[in-house]
Amino acid sequence: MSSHNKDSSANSSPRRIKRIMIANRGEIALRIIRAARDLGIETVALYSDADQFSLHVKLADYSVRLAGNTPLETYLNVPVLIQALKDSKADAVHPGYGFLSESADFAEAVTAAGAKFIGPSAASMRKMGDKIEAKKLMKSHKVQCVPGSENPLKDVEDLRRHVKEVGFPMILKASAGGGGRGMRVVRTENDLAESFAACTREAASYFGNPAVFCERYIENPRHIEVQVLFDEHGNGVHLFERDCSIQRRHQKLIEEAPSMFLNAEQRAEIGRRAVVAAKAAGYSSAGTIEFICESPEKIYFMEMNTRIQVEHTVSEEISDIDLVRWQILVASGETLAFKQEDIHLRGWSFEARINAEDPAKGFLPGPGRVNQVRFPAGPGIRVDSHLYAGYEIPQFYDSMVAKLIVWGPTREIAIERMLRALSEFEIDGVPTTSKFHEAVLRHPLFRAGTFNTGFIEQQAEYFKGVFGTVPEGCEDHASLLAALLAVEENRRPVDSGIGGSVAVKSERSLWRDRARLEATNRGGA
Ligand code: MV4
Repeated sequence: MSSHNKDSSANSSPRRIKRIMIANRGEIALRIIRAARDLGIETVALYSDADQFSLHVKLADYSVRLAGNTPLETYLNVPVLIQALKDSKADAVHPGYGFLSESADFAEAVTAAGAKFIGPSAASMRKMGDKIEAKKLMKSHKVQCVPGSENPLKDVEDLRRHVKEVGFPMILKASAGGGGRGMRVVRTENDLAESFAACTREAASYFGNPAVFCERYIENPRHIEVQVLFDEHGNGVHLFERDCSIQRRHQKLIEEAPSMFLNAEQRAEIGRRAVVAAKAAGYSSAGTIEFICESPEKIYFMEMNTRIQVEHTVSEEISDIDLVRWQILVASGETLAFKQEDIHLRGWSFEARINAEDPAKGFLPGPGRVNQVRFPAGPGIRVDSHLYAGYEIPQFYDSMVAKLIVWGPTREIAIERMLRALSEFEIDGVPTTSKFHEAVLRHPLFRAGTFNTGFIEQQAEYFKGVFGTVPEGCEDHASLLAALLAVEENRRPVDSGIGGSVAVKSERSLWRDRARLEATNRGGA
């Protein structure tokens, strides 16, 4: 849907990549295959036993089986992956997201095997992977961080010394953690000792590094992250920000770009800071600088994600830059073909992560066979998904089955397009989170853009209402109740255009209709 007119060809690459092995699965494997094919580069798919019939295996030029099903046996198994790399004669590896994408050791193993790791250097990954070191680096480059301890905390006494400047509530974080893992909020003096001991213990057992640090805890911040893209010659740009505040238990549900929270000046400022941060790490490839926002004036560096992210798509939509294509080009040694002033923010984009989970059952994953699938289409719609009719969703991996991405000239138009696309989208055979996304998109506070990372929890009664029981205390919120009822009854208010009255149009499931028809036919046969 975008023209990607800022992209150059790979013909002039100083170090030409001919064959990429993809150390991943699912939709991101497809995304990488498509970017590679656009550049005339061959691909090698890897597949666990459970992924034997996956689309990435069908669409790649070659494939290599990884025996077993669990991630540890397959997509996380470095010796097996390096053997596959040698067997397949690939000259580059794309790690996607998750799995080994942020493993400096894996990047080094790939390099040692004579192939190019499509991502940053192992040194940059290590610098940013250690959160204490990353914070020190940022401070030395005048990138604002949350007030807290500068070094690993030696003991509880050491932690106590920080209480005066940091105050309560405070948060303890594992230096080797990230993405919400290995964190603990401490609200009173009494909890210090126990929280410190528990956090240290978990850090040691989960990450093999007991180092923890403390920070002032910011209640219900906004989560804003900036996409950056750097080549190996020190040139870098940012592709504006994404607002990822709509999340549940650190699982993002809906992302958007740009963020309503920032004006043009603040946007330019957060972008500048992200570029400084990436440059300080000697970064190359696509990366993300995460910030937490207490207010538009109080924005703090959190951490850097040294990989392509799930939600890179919304940045592509608003900037017209193909991030995965450019990851491959810069890994080939190419220079970025554009400067910051060549990149323009255009319109608004949302991504809904459709998971095979049941929101009515506490988001319980529902793996199994997808009988039928109908993807939405039309103006502004993009679906990044590995689903097909007859596909069996394995139980071993992430439950995300599709990313629904929309673009529109304005936020309102993009939201309407997302609702339209969700109404067209059908996945028959497994539960999905699609109705939950619809409920979020109809929420007045979401529409107004006044939300933070606490949104889903704060609106628990609203969501409970949509998925079962009647919510309490919503009676006087007329618009909220109307939105709720519209979702609950699976209908959408449509302006009839007759005397300002509102007609109600019911939505129907074609698959359900067809299933009924087939049942009737069988009954008659
Ligand atoms: C915080 C915070 C409040 N104060 N740090 C969670 C993910 C990790 N990247 C950092 N996280 C947080 N760090 C301080 N000093 C609140 C969170 C946080 C959060 C951040 C982003 C998105 C969702 C979140 C949900 C809960 C907590």
